[in-house]
Amino acid sequence: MSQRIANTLINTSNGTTTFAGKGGAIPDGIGSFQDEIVIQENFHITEVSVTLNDIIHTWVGDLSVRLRHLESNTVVDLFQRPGLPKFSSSGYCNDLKGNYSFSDRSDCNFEETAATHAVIPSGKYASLQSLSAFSGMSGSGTWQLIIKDSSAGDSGSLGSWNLDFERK
Ligand SMILES: [Ca+2]
Repeated sequence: MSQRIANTLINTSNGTTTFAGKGGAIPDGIGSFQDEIVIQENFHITEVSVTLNDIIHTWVGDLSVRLRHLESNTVVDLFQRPGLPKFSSSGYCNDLKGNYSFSDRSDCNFEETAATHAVIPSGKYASLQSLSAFSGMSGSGTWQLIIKDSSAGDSGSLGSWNLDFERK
């Protein structure tokens, strides 16, 4: 597992600090895609959001996506095999193609949207578990994005990802 220091972008217009992570192929039906953003700055998190940029996949029901802060072992599931098990054991077959942000500020249900769109629209969604699990923590440490594809056949890739912190 390689570690690296992330690029830091500071958006001064709204006080959000953005860190960027790398993309790559999502292994199909075995293992998982993982990337890490290592933050050395110490700051108090008030809110976190995660954006998956240019993610493409032909079967959303294969995928579970989570964000983990390694040192505290705090894990939040962004989504988890949409459509499974209530729709079928394969989940929804719809596609991901675009940029998807997950934040507590959105009340758009990802699972419901994944059920009803052949290509799930880019946009802001509520994560399956609340990202407030990270509120009050320090931003420093290793932030891991984990994308697991649990079924072989349909596959995809991630372009890049961002972590946006509201901080004080
Ligand atoms: Ca697959």
